[in-house]
Amino acid sequence: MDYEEIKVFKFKVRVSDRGNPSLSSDLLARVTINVQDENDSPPAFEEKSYNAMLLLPTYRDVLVTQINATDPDKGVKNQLKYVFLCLKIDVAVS
Ligand SMILES: [Ca+2]
Ligand SMILES: [Ca+2]
Repeated sequence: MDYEEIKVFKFKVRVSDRGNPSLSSDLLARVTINVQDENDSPPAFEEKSYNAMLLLPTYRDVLVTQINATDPDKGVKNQLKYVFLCLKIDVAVS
């Protein structure tokens, strides 16, 4: 059972004794289970790679590109932070 697939699980229960003959309750108990979310889903980028063009000189606050990721978990478990791990600069030499 996974929160991303089933958020609420509902079923009915009948109780009966072990007598002979067995007797059962007239009414069914309704049970509702609210599934709690776990941080079991990693975030994923919407694209495999992002390419952008930057004309130089440029100015402060110019939007160069936008990178988006999503996380199917709920609450703080889907709040994302982006970290630059490495920077590769290809310099065109003519
Ligand atoms: Ca997550
Ligand atoms: Ca989850």
